[in-house]
Amino acid sequence: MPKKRYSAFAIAREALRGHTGWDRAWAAPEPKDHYDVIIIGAGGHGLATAYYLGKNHGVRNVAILEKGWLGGGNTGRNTTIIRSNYLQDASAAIYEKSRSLYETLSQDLNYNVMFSPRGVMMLAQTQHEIRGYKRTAHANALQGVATEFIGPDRVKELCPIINIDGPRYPVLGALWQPRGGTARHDAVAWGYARACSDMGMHVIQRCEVTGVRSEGGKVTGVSTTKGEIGCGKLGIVVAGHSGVLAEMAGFRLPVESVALQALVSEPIKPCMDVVVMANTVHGYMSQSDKGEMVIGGGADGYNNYTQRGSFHHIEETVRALVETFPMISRLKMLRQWGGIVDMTGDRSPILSKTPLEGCFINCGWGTGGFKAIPGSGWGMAELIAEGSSPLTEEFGLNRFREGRFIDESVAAGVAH
Ligand code: FAD
Ligand code: PYC
Repeated sequence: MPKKRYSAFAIAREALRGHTGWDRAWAAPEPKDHYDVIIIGAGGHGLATAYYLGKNHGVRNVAILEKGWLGGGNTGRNTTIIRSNYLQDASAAIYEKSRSLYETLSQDLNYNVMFSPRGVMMLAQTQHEIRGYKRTAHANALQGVATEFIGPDRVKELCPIINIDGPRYPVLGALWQPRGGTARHDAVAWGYARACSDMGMHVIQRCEVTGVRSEGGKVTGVSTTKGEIGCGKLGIVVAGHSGVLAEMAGFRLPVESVALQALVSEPIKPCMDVVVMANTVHGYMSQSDKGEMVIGGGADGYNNYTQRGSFHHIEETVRALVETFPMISRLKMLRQWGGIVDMTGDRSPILSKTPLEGCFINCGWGTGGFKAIPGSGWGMAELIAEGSSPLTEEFGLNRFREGRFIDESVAAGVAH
């Protein structure tokens, strides 16, 4: 008898069934004619928004529409760094809320998201960075965010593989957040999705939104590849595609889309149990549970929608990091990839009502939104359900018109 052949897609589907146990949601619900709330985008932010709508506000007649697969956008492509060492008060509030929700997310979702608060350090390799990070440490002390500026000896103690006396950029200290860390990115999406499904929400994959419908200036529904679906309220949560969706809804956004790339090495024995970001040379590194060194660099210097890696980025990133981590010079790199991130001018997100009544937008997380998933979902759900939220108040679209920027270009960390 000829051997049965499975497509890569079928294998992935079976793997998902086995590992996530969310067959019910996978048994693709048919869209209803109407939902109280539709969320576009089943990345972490869209799913967390839906989850807290149900959990905190009792809004459960909700559909999450995803054009690809669950967590297949930036949520499943990022390097999973979680920290809350931002400068401005509004940022510290939402990022710290998020980090603290990560601490108990596995218990909350009854799903192991593998949160690992192993500590995050941002290296200071210029005098300018020392000043910037000391300022952040002082601001964090006032905000109740536990960070400290540490000297090079402590850096070496925490991460022995670092070359403190690098030829171009010696390590002069670091901004250290001991309760920062990492989590398993897919698990965050899967855990939220399963919890949404358990509350009776519909997570509908391979359902692309192709139009936004409205009447008298108020949203009434969406056109999709699975037909027309009505809704009372709409949340657009599509990261790099935010500009495209906003255009469908009839407004413009101050965001640019660019690819951000990352790569992983072959697995090696445990050699590094903290996360290190080296922002002057544009590189960051951590070690995954499998032993791979997870490495990322800066964003592409031109706007694009390419979810792919490119050779010049590997060279640039590895060349930069090898000065600080000489041991990676002999590592083989296994995979590289890209995700489309949505950048605002002040490097802070947008969580906002829009000119279309009933339509809300959550975007602009740029290179740093994985860490913000629980906090953003919490605030966004409150905004959609109650009309305002203390967590999202400062992040409205109107700040660009009013010149109230929330400048986080230092804290964003990644070069762009
Ligand atoms: P996404 O996960 O991208 O989800 C949006 C979803 O919308 C996608 O699944 C997409 O398919 C869907 N969609 C788009 N258009 C439509 C449509 N028309 N109809 C239906 N669905 C649609 N952040 C950190 O905090 N720490 C990090 O270490 C970090 N590293 C990163 C490294 C890389 C290489 C990249 C690319 C990003 C990194 N980020 C990091 C940023 C982080 O990944 C993002 O900010 C975050 O994942 C955004 O989540 P999201 O849910 O908004 O978007
Ligand atoms: O926001 O911490 C971050 C980050 C690290 C790598 C990409 N983004």
